[in-house]
Amino acid sequence: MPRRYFPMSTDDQLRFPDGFLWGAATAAYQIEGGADAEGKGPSIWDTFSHTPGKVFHGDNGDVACDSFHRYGEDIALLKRLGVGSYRLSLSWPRIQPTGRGEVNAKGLDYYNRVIDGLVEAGIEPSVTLYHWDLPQALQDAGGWANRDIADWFGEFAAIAGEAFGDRVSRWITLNEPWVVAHVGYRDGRHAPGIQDPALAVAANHHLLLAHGNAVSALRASSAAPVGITLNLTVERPVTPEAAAHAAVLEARQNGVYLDPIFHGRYPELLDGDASFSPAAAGHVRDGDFEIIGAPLDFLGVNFYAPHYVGMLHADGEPRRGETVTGPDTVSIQPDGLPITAMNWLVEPGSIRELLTRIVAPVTGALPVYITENGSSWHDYVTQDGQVNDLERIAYLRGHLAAVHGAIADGVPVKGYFAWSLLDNFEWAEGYAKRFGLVYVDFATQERLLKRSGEVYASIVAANALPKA
Ligand code: GBH
Repeated sequence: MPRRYFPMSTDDQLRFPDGFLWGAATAAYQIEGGADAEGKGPSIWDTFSHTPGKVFHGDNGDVACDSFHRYGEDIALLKRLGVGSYRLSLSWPRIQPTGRGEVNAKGLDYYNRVIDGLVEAGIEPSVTLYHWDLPQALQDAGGWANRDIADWFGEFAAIAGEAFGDRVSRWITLNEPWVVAHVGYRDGRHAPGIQDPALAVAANHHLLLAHGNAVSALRASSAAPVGITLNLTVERPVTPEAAAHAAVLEARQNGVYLDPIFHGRYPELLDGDASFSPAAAGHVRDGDFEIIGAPLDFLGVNFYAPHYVGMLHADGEPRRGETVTGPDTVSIQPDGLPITAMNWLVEPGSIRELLTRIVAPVTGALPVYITENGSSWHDYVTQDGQVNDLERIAYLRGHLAAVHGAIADGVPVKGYFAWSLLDNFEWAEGYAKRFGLVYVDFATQERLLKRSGEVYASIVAANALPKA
């Protein structure tokens, strides 16, 4: 018997259920480039990133990871990771340059090449219809604040379903509608850069209607499972007085999507709050909740970090690590928890809390996929040509152990997609923030598997997380 220095019996690893789906995720504007290639129309992110002062360092997605040309390299990297699925998104203006009517055949061709390449490699395409790159022409008509977008999006979903529905393994209608409404229309840090609570609350409702229409359109043309991806928040009050506020914050981010989709109403906790409840703002018409509540096959959950909430001190002055979030409330970064390059807390147990306390009570037996989870660190290439991203490995391991814990608690988590396959255009942060399992040298477009990518590949191959 050879001596085994690192015994790997099942006692030493957390095994995931048979058939657990491992994946990696990206989004069109963040990786494709080809901003005006082959008939693509402009999106709100083209406009926004070319507006001075909007994106760190003046970066834009004109080239990004050049996946419009290098998708073959991306697929080879996915094969190296050994993942069963790739989550990608479609650029709406690549397919419909003005968002309505006319279809750009060359845009369809691009996604046919990618999807066929994935299928050939034995990797299931998990396709998001909308990951934030709205056709500019639709923004010019009001964007998500215009109720007509529910029909425009339904038309786009039908086109995508017809074109790719025979090869796509699962559909995600929207990525993080809360970010679209809140960050795009309320605080303006994302495209279209609007700061108007009335438009944000309208967008919230129209995103849900659009989602419902897309579900119906996809059902008509594709047999693949359909879901939506939400970024749900875990708010942890640090004092008893902060608990009520934490509940309101969760209703504003989680309830306004979970309740209409799964319970046919907006959260009671927000009744009367016209700047956060679409019902209070008068946007709900007869029949809307039937559209919004179209039955789903799974829920996608993106999770990065929890929030700790406390009350502002009587002197009104935030202490170190506190940020004022309301007239009398603060968000807190507790001493002792690591923070990523994005300034987000690292607290793995919070993804288990999210799944058990917030998700499962609403979704019950419905399959859940973690459609994004990952972290940004100040990666660098060493002299011998490696990226030893030990913090990302620790984050990954911690969160996978916590997801495993949620499965042990009985939550039907069926898969996990790492964010992200590649370092890419991190929205308002440009290229300064890296989330990839693969390092990208943006000057040469060279791709280099990070140490975290190697670790992820071994976890995927074993369908298990070694305990040490
Ligand atoms: C996702 O959004 C996106 O889907 C993806 O495109 C993006 O690249 C990725 O995450 C990384 O950013 O400052 O502690 O309050 C994530 C959206 C919204 C993540 C709010 C964390 C608050 C963190 N997020 N958020 S905190």
